[in-house]
Amino acid sequence: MSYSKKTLVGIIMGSSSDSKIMHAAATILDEFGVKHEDQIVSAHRTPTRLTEYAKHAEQEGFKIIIAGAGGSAHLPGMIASHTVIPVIGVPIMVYNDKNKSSNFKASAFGGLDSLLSISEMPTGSPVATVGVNKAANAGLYAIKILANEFPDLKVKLKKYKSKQHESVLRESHEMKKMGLSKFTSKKFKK
Ligand code: RP5
Repeated sequence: MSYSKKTLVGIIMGSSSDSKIMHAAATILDEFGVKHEDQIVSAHRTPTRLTEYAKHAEQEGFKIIIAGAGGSAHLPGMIASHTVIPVIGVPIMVYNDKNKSSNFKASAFGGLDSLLSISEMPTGSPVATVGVNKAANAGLYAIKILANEFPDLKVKLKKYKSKQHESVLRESHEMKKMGLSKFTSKKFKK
């Protein structure tokens, strides 16, 4: 079966405010042509829906769930406790920021609260955790797991890696040619 035929990844988040960060996971999956279903499921505002979502994910045959949450961030751990599907948690720094402002409000502990809540799952119910706000890495990690099953994805991942390599070489060449001061002011000038 081709990996692009079926929805393989479920993306969930605790609040619409998390979408400002979580869209990066979707963007990576889209880039690789991996289908995903995106929903809002709150562990503390919709606890029964959380149970239903776990059943839904198993019925749909999702192979990975990417779950983002901020604050005390129960969602990834609670979903993991309801299903055998591997969960990748994204700790989110945003808090109570549903308005349209582009400035993110930080949680009281700047995302460390969510990071620890997700990564410190007790033995027996693991959740893989990426860095604070690193939703793109969750997307990439999901693709790495799927690549074990789908050889085409492995080929795409290798291409992605060599593109990264080339881009560093290109920048380094530019830096060497221009000198550090000129390079920095060109690249980061306001
Ligand atoms: C968590 O509370 C959500 O994951 C979100 O990061 C945080 C704040 O939610 P809102 O108040 O912005 O809805 O459940």
